[in-house]
Amino acid sequence: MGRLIRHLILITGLWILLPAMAFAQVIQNSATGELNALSLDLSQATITLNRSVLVDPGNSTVTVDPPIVTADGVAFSTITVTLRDGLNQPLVGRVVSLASSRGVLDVVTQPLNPTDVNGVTTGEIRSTLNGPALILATDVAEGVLLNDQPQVLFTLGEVLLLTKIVNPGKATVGDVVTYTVAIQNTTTNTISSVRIVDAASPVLSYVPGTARLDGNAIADPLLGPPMIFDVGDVLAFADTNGNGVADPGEGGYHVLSYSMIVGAGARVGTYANRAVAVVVCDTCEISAPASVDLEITSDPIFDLGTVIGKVFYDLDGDGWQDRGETGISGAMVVLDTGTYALTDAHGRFHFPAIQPGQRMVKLNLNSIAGNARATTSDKKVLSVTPGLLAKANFGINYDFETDRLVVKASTASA
Ligand SMILES: [Ca+2]
Ligand SMILES: [Ca+2]
Repeated sequence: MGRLIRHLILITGLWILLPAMAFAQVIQNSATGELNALSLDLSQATITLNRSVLVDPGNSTVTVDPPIVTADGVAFSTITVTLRDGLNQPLVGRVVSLASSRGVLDVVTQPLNPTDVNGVTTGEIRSTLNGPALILATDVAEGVLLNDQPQVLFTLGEVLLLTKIVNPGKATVGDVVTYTVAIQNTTTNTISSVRIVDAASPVLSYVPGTARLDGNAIADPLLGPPMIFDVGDVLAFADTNGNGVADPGEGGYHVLSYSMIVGAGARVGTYANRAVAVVVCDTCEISAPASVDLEITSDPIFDLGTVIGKVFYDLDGDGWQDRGETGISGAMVVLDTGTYALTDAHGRFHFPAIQPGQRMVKLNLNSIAGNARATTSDKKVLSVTPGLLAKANFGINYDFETDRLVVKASTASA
C-alpha cells in the first residue's frame, strides 16, 4: 500500500486534512508526515512552524511595462504583481486577479500561474481604446485589492507628423515672432479632437487673437503652461499628387500658427519650443515632439554696456590723472572676451557693445615704449551694466634707472 502524504494541521487535538493550497490565517503548528489508518507515525513526521501569511496591500507592488501602449488591440503592457506580507516577505502560490479601471473595454490576460517563489506573477493588458487605464490587482483568496494601481496609457501611436518653424529665428526683447506647426496625418483615418500641446519658454508670451488654423482664426489656447490649442479633427490622408506625404491642399494637411512676444525676462541665448499632438488626455501623445529654436540676441543700445578708459603718464605716481599728466597713445588694452583696443592720441580707449557682467580689462605694458610700469593695477575688474558706461583708467610711470641701463646696453652693443 502506497504512502499517502498529506498536510496536517493540529487544531484542538484533531488531525484534519487540508488541500496543499490552503494558507494560514494565524500562527499555528503544522505537520507533514505519514498517515495510516491508525495513527500518525511521528518518527517519520516533519514539523514546521508557519507564521501569519496575510497579504499586505501596501508592501505588495504592481508595475506595468511599457506604460504607454499603442491602442491597436495587439500591442500590450506586461503587468507584474509581487505579493508580500506585512514583513515584506514574498507570498508564494497565490492566485492574483487583474482588472482594468475601464472594465471590459480593455482586454486583460489573467496570470497563467500563481505567484512564484519570489511572490511574482504576471499578466497583460491590451486595448483598442485610447486613454489611460488603471490596473487593479486583487489577491483572490483574501479578496484584498492592492494599493498600487499603475496607469497604462493607450494611444493611437505616432499617427501625426508635426513640423515646427519660427519666423524670424532671431529676436530681441519686445519682438513678436510667429510659430508655425505643420500637421500631417500619416494614416487614412480621420483623427478626431486633436490638440497641440506647446511647451514654450516662460520668457515668451502668447499674443491673444493670433491663433490660426489653415489661415482661419481659432480660439486662443489654454495658456497653461503648456499652451494647448484645440485643432479639432485632422482629416484622413488623401495623397492627390501621389508623393507619399500630405501636402498643403491635400487631405490630412493642416497648419497651425500663432504669435508670441519675447518678454523682458529673456536673456541672450537659445530657447527651444516643443510641440506635440495629443488626443483624449494631455499626455496621450500621437506624434513625435517637434521642436524649434529661437535665438534671443542682445539689443545693442539697451542690453549691452560700454567700457571706456584712459592710459596716462602718472608723473607723481598717485594713480590719478592730474593736471599736466598726459595720455599715452598706442597702448594696448585687452578685454577678457579676447578683443583689444589701442589708445588714441589722448590715451583714450573704448569697447562698445559689451556683454553685461563682471569683465576684466588688462593693460598690456609691453605695448608701451620704454620700461613702463603701472602706478595703478594693470588689471581691473569692472561691473558692466546694460546701457551704461564702465570706466577703467591706467596710470603709467617709467623706471628711469632701468631705462638708462637698457639704453647703455643697446648703445654698447651697437
Ligand atoms: Ca501628397
Ligand atoms: Ca597723478
